[in-house]
Amino acid sequence: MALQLQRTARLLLLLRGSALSPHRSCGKMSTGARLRVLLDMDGVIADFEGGFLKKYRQRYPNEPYISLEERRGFWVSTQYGELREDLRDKAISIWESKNFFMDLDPLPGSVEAVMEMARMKNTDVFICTSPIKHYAHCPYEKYAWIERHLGPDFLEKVILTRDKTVVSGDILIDDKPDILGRTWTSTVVKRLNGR
Ligand code: DGP
Ligand code: MG
Repeated sequence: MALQLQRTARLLLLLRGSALSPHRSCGKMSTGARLRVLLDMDGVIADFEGGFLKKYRQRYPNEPYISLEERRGFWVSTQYGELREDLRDKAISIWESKNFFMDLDPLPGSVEAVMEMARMKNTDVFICTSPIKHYAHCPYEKYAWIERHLGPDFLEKVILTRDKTVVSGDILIDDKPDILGRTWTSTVVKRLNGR
């Protein structure tokens, strides 16, 4: 995953001036146009899957679990519900708990890749992330995570939305494969061995 994000950062350099549609015009990017990159958080820079599995196994040591290699599909709760119906709610209880989002590790190399993108000429990087609807902890912890791992300046660059299609940008780097009605070029960062 991290390698993928780092490769994506370098690809951005190549994409500049190619077939990307910039957010304020159509067709080829004109010289001097800024590239707006929307960067997902969970599954792209924060290790949601790894953090989930660790805390799930700590809280439910006697319940079956799905290893990272066996994870399929985007929704963790769906696969746990298929394993056994009541495990769906047990899975959800993990990311609804205090400190779940705060304690997520950065995916290896991802922070460096974000910084590399942010340093690119004529490039604006935003963190575009969907909070869960159980809002007691998640939105606060996402901001705190960004401050801790990316620095306070990045707090200016946070977009919290449940619908990324309403955000304008040139490229979205995300691990969710089915964001419909999009206005940007979507680059899906795939999980490697469940990560
Ligand atoms: P994003 O990475 O921005 O697309 O956000 C996805 C959000 O959805 C993130 O907060 C984690 C959460 N999430 C991941 N898996 C599941 C799931 O199976 N069910 C629910 N309700 N939320 C999930
Ligand atoms: Mg994601």
